[in-house]
Amino acid sequence: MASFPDTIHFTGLNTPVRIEWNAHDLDVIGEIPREIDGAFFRAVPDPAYPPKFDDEIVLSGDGMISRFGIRDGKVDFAIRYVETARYKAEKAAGRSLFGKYRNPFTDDAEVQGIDGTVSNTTPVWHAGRLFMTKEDGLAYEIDPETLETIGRWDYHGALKSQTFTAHPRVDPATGEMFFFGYEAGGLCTPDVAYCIADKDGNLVSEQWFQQPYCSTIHDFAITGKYAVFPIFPTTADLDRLKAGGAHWAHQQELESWVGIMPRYGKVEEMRWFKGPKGVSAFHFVNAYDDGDLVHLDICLSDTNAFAFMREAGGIHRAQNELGGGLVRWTFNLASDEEGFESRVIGPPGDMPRLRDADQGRAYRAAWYLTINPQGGAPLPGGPVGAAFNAMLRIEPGNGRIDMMPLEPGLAISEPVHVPSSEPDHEGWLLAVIDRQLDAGRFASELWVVNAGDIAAGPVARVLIPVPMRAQIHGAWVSRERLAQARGRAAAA
Ligand code: V55
Ligand code: FE
Repeated sequence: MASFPDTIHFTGLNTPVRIEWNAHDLDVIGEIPREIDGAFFRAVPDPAYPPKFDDEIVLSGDGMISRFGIRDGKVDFAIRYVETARYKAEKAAGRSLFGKYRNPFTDDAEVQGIDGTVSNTTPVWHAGRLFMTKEDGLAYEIDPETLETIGRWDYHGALKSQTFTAHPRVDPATGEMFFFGYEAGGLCTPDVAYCIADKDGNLVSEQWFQQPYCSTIHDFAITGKYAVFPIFPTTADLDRLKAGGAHWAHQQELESWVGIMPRYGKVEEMRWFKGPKGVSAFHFVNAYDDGDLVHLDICLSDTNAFAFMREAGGIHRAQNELGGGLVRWTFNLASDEEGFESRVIGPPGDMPRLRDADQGRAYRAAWYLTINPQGGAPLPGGPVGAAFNAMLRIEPGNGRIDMMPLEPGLAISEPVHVPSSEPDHEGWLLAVIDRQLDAGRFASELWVVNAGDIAAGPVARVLIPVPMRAQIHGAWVSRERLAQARGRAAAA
């Protein structure tokens, strides 16, 4: 009988839970503001079966979609598996059939041709539909009410890309969703599909271009005028995959690139800027344009933040010795220079969160997670194996930085932002907090924090009676938007 490996990918906060459950009226300590009315959806990788290979990583876990439903100060909870083609095939077999992370050459022969994406990265809401995404495949549509999986989402057959990013960007004014897929033409291809879905969810544009090399394009950004594609030197190689190796290897000596094109323009108008060698970023806070300038705020590190991507490239550095910071890159589109300006605007960290209304625009404040050296040893687990223990609020306009530090033994996952109806109120942040009980045991809570006063700590805490595996990303969907859901109608 196979069992889960005793590695950081399957222990600590990454201990498999594999429980589909729901509950009403969880215990609340404090008062949840009544204006918080809607659903906090979360993507949680949680492997249904022990992996075929002992060196399996947390990013391969089967996606679970989880929801905190909040209304009148009360909280309901539900979580269930995304029933991907892969999940269904493995459930039928009663064991893992797919092999190493994004390496189909290591899969069992019987699953050749079955889609291997695990839908575990980001819940996305657009045009009345809820999706679960993973960048190596198409999204799956989810019923926001029952959390049942409706099916693979390809815009009624219109989308040609084989992949869909976990980080689309929705323009708050137009309601359009800008997105892309890399390896759009298949494994290790440099093809990138750049796409726009209109406010009603129709695919209105899909154009393909080639990136400088086949890199992991995890996130991108839009401004009012532009689409921005940063390319970092973590690359895929078909021969390495055929030899049973890793999908990604970080190349410390290779340049990074940033492609900028008019967001409604042609991919032939893409302008490529050359960036520093060896750097890496998975998430961008935001971007905006100002005359001929484009500002891009990124959670940058001096090498890849994932140990397994570093090690495949022969880079051996401890997780707590990576350099980086929140960095603003500024591109001058009026100049012919290949370079651009860079300045640090905040401490190192990741999992940034912006108000939806600020997407693509100059913004006052944003929030992200960091490791506070005074907060004790980071809890083991999460995507990179060491969990964040503090949240920051930054104001790039004036350099102000606030922190919500956690006590030793606590960890925080990416928050979502809930807008307030009061004009001068910055709204609320919701985030799952994990607390270490003893050696291998943890308990989780949902915290509600005033976004404009994070240093004050939570105004309410919701106790969760079942262990929770570390989440990747989340999404807040207001009651008003939930009422516009069209998934059920489409499925019926
Ligand atoms: C990331 C997450 C993924 C993945 C690739 O956060 C990159 C970065 C949860 O899955 O497959
Ligand atoms: Fe991400």
